[in-house]
This record gives sequence, structure tokens and C-alpha cells, in this order.
Amino acid sequence: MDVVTLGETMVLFTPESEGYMRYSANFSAKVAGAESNVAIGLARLGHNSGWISRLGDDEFGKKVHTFIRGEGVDVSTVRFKESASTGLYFKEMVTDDEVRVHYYRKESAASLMTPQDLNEDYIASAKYLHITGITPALSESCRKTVMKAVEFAKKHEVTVVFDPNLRRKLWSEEQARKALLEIAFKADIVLPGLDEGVFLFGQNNPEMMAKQLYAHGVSQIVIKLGAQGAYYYSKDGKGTIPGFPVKRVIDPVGAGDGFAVGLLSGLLDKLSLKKAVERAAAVGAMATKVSGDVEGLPERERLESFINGTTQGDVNR
Ligand code: KDG
Repeated sequence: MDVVTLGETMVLFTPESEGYMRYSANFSAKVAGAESNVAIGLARLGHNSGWISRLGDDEFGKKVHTFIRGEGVDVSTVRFKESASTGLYFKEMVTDDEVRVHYYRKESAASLMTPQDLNEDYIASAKYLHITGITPALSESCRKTVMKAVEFAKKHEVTVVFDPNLRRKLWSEEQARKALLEIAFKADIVLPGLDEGVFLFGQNNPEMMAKQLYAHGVSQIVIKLGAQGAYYYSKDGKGTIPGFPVKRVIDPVGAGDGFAVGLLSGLLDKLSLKKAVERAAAVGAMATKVSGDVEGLPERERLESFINGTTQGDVNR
């Protein structure tokens, strides 16, 4: 397996009209979860990815399972729990540039995950373990599950990639800072957004943030700067990669997961960190051009032409 990831995936309801959601009569039902978004993006680029989770034994659980399996992600360790529901999430498009997220995921099947749900051999089989700061925010048992997964990865020399993915609605600032730093300092690669770096380190200089992580043993740090691109730091070099221009952002949610897809894909293809960050910025930009958290993640051919500047709004006849 190239990448194994661990986290909750929900059914995502998006109102078909903009404005307060209380006035929305029609919704589309999609599937979204930061970690499975990454697994799906990797599968689209031809990598082998596996997703570890728990789902409710309900229609929504079956929808999520069928969708992710259909995208070519390995779901062989995913189990259904009779006693709990699949989580739900609503994306309220208040205006075309203001998105609000509402979760209905307390006590969901995934939030009841425990370290006993992990299969050590499955994690050991991967080149990379991808985790995000959403899973430890779901419950104390989920936090312990993430820590156990990291422990298995380290024992078997699986590279740990951590995206802090701060979700303020899920926990207090104090809990978040403590848990996210604890995981970040155990990871090999950390991918914070600039605002997350400010939250964790109390200052907004990407190089300073990277140096703090590096001093704690993180070997590759990439700080996402949104439309401005990304800053990378490792023993082999540091620098800034400019962002790819996007004419019209349709849906910004999922851009960070797209970034992680591009980075992991580049590293799996043995690109330099700089080139992998360029691929990351490209996939992140492409993710924003389509509604939905995974729908904009590209297959390889489109990614390559996007990077080469040949699909920027061309008519493809
Ligand atoms: O990164 C996008 C995710 O935030 C989204 O797909 C849903 O996993 C999700 C969450 O917990 O917000």
C-alpha cells in the first residue's frame, strides 16, 4: 500500500441555493471526509491507498462505503457499527464567497473508534501514514487511536504525514493546541496552513514555524499559503512555490486535502520536495474549481496539463 489514512467520512449535504440554509428546499448528497478525500485523490492519480474507519450500519454508511470503494480505495478494514450512525455534514453557501459548515457527528460510529480497531499489519504495509487533526478532535478514544496508529507507523518505519486541519467547532483551543502539537512533533512531514501555524506557534513567519517543527524532529515541513502558494523547508533546501492562478473559486473546501494528495503523489513518484510541493499547489488549486470536496481532484492527465498551463479554461474538442 502506498498510503494508509484514518478518519471519519460523512454524507455531505449541500443546498442547491445560496443564502441561509433554513430557506433551502433542495440539497445534493455527496461524500466527504478529509482523510478519505486524500485517499480518493491518490487513487485517481494511480496510487494505492487505504482508508481506516467506522461507519454506521445504515443507508448513509453504505453510501459512503460504496462511494469510496468505487473510487478504488481499499476499504477492507472498514467496519459497520450497529449501535451508532454515520456522521452528516452540511455546507451552507451563505453567499458565493462565504461558506459555513455544520456538523451532525456527535457519537457517530467513527467517533467511537478505539485503538483496538487498528490492524498493525495494515499500517505496517504502507509507505506513508496520513493523519489529520480532525480525527483526534472527534473523541478521546479517537485521539488515542491516532496516537496508536502513529506508534505502529514509527515501529515499522512508515513515514507519518500530518495535516493539522484545525476544526474549531470540534474542540476547545486549548485541547486543540495541545493535541495537535503532540502529533506534529511525532510526525515526519507536517503540512499546516499559515493560519494553523499562527494558532500553534503564536507568530506568522513560515520559516520560524518550520524551524520550530524541524527542531522537534520533523524532517519536511510545508506551509500552505493559500493563493500565494506554499513554503517548504527540509535539510535539502527551502523556498516558496507560487500558487496556481484560479479564475473562479467554486468551492474552497477540500483544497488542503488536494494539496496533501499532490504532495504525497509527488513524493511517491520520487520527485524532489520542491517539485512535489508544486504538484501539491496544483492539485489544491484544481480542487477549488469544482463543487464538492473530492469532485475536483484530477486524474493524472488533467493534472499534468494543468501544471503545464494547457487546461486553463481551454475548450477541449
Ligand atoms: O478538508 C475538507 C474536510 O474538512 C471535509 O471534507 C469534511 O472531513 C471533514 C471535516 O471534518 O470537516
